[in-house]
Amino acid sequence: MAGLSILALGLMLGGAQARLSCTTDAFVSVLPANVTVTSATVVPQNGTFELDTTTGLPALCALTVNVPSSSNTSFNFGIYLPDNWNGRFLTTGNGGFAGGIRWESMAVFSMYGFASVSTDTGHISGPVDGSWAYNEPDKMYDWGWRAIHGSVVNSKLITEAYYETNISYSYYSACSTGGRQGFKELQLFPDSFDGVIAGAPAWDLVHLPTSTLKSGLYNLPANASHHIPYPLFQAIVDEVTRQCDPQDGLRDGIISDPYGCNFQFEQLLCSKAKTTNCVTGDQLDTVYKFYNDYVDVNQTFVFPGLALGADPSLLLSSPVGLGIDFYRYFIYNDSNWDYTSFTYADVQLAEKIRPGDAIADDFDLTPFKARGGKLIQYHGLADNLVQTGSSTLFRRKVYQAMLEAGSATGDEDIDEFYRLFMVPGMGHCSGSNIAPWYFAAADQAVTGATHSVPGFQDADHDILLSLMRWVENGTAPEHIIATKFVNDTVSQGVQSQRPLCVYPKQARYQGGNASEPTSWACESLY
Ligand SMILES: *[C@@H]1O[C@H](CO)[C@@H](O)[C@H](O)[C@H]1NC(C)=O
Ligand SMILES: *[C@@H]1O[C@H](CO)[C@@H](O)[C@H](O)[C@H]1NC(C)=O
Ligand SMILES: *[C@@H]1O[C@H](CO)[C@@H](O)[C@H](O)[C@H]1NC(C)=O
Ligand SMILES: *[C@@H]1O[C@H](CO)[C@@H](O)[C@H](O)[C@H]1NC(C)=O
Ligand SMILES: *[C@@H]1O[C@H](CO)[C@@H](O)[C@H](O)[C@H]1NC(C)=O
Ligand SMILES: *[C@@H]1O[C@H](CO)[C@@H](O)[C@H](O)[C@H]1NC(C)=O
Ligand SMILES: *[C@@H]1O[C@H](CO)[C@@H](O)[C@H](O)[C@H]1NC(C)=O
Ligand SMILES: *[C@@H]1O[C@H](CO)[C@@H](O)[C@H](O)[C@H]1NC(C)=O
Ligand SMILES: *[C@@H]1O[C@H](CO)[C@@H](O)[C@H](O)[C@H]1NC(C)=O
Ligand SMILES: *[C@@H]1O[C@H](CO)[C@@H](O)[C@H](O)[C@H]1NC(C)=O
Ligand SMILES: [Ca+2]
Repeated sequence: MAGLSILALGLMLGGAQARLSCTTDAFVSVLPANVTVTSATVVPQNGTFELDTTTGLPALCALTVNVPSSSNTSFNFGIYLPDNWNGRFLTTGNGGFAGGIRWESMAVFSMYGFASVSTDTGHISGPVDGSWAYNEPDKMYDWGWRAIHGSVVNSKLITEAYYETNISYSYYSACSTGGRQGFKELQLFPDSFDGVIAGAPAWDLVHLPTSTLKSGLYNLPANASHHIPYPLFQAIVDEVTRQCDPQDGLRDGIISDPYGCNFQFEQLLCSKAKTTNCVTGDQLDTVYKFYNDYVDVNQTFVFPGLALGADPSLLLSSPVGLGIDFYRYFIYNDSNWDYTSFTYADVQLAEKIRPGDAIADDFDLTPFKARGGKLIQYHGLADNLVQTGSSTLFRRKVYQAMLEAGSATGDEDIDEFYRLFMVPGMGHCSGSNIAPWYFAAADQAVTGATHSVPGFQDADHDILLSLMRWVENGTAPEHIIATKFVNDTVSQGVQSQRPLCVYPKQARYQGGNASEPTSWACESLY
């Protein structure tokens, strides 16, 4: 009776659903004895929370929770429980090797009304710092998958206890390492989520950091004849754009089909007539390697190269920390390991160790499909950090595994639960100077938007609303319309919009105002 009258009161007060108190003691009876709510904070409407830089939070209960994972390790997670709950649960992920709770991302999802969760993955570090993994196998497992899973299980218990009702739907949305974490959770625990959005997934946590390192090594030593100095990178981007831009029907600086571009590398060569902004034959070999599959001893495929159109400045300048730290701290436990000694034998050792079991390579997604799960994956076609080709590689592997498992006989059976969207012109997870790229995915932000796509808060423009419509109403997305705001600032208005198509379809220009989405159509080119 008392419960009912509190509910009635809550409804009268405008749908405030919180019923358990927001205190560290309130959850003791619903959590395992070794799980501790370490802080509980009531945040008022339009308030702030000390661990989050976001201003204007909705009224919510913020908890931090500690979960032991071995005799001497543990991970933490944060959970936002908004008063104005939408009945749903959402977990987000992390980036690079980073540890730390992503409060700002949780804030975005809490504005939709989600009970929102993020874990520190068991350590605190910046995204390109892997030194925490040094001789710490348990921390690697936490980062690999245990922290996400333990956070999901315990935060579901907390959410259902707090609101005294079942969660209606559970979601996941994250990018990069977050994409990998989403894949890993749905592979190991297909019941965790009804719907998953995985952006630019760093799913192959053996060959991706290997190729990150290898890309930088292509351009070393700096005094070699094949070395390309930084000022020439723009000339490469310009020539790729010149050749690969028009295939989508419009010369606008945006490359929609790098894989369909029959790029003539030798157009980059210097000649008597062209002596600047050009490369030598030796340098051309470096360009060629960078944009083609990385193949090592005995013609063994290791990883896809960068897509044509991806700016080489980041990976080709010099070996990036993500690649070096992977071998130093995850593989060799040797902070002095010399990356210039790298050979294929290092790759083979990494394949054997599979640190933290972080690699998401259980490609048979039949269990996730069978329980009604839906997966949306997206990847920028100008991603300069995680090779776009690794997303198509993942999709091909899933296709093959499910064909072999007998749970699919063609692309339609895969499209029924798993759709991939390529984003022309977009870099790693977000951003483009000219192309429409914003669709309210995790880690995407434009000035003046707290969440979703202002002016277009619907399932055609917001990837999360699109996933919800698919999961809850059965309407599969045929396209998602990406938006470019002038100067990435909402108040300056919409510059252009364009549909992102279900892979392998591509948007082709149909005539009319190219900044309008209706001037483009998703077409099958194969
Ligand atoms: C929200 O808080 C800010 C200060 O943090 C204040 O300037 C603003 O007026 C408040 N908005 C509302 C709607 O209360
Ligand atoms: C914490 O408690 C749970 C449930 O009792 C148990 O399964 C788990 O092994 C414990 N974790 C650790 C690290 O001891
Ligand atoms: C935990 O124990 C392992 C093995 O006993 C050890 O290698 C590691 O350094 C310890 N980690 C911490 C954080 O104390
Ligand atoms: C919550 O879910 C459980 C099992 O999943 C079910 O037994 C129970 O009836 C549900 N409760 C409500 C209030 O729907
Ligand atoms: C490049 O530099 C290294 C070490 O500084 C030197 O040993 C080597 O001879 C140089 N190579 C060329 C081609 O100049
Ligand atoms: C490459 O092939 C040769 C000949 O089959 C074999 O002896 C060698 O072990 C292979 N190398 C690697 C790294 O697999
Ligand atoms: C480094 O440590 C990890 C985790 O403890 C272990 O799996 C790996 O074999 C070690 N590497 C080497 C080269 O000994
Ligand atoms: C499902 O469809 C109904 C009826 O059109 C609509 O009101 C609701 O918002 C849809 N739900 C989602 C999650 O899209
Ligand atoms: C965008 O911002 C820059 C300054 O940051 C300004 O120079 C430019 O005029 C702005 N463009 C538009 C279209 O408002
Ligand atoms: C083309 O569409 C854009 C975006 O809607 C709009 O801002 C622009 O004014 C349109 N251009 C013309 C020539 O109508
Ligand atoms: Ca174009």
